[in-house]
Amino acid sequence: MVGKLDGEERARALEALPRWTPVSDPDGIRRRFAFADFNEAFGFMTRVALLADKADHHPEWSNVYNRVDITLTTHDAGGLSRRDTDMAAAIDALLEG
Ligand code: H2B
Repeated sequence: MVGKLDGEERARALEALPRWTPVSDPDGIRRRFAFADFNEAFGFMTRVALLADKADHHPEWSNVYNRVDITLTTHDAGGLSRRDTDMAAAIDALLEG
């Protein structure tokens, strides 16, 4: 089973994810996304859902019209793990190009 990132691993992983903010309750990372409208926001959520299903790793998230808030935390590990930072990088990559 995957474990929580330790101090050093955590610092390095967060450096590579400048758009994500560490949060403590739950212990994880959060990013807010804003799109042109609901259609764009929900399209994005659909793509994230497919990633999450494939990785068997699921976001805590909410949506209000054009806004999507995503928190990534690993329930099995009780906090931030490599699975979250990998998912964050994959989500970021959806928005590139
Ligand atoms: N998602 C998240 N965010 N954390 C988990 O620990 C987790 C998950 N565990 N999705 C997975 C599913 C686990 O429950 C299944 C059985 O693999």
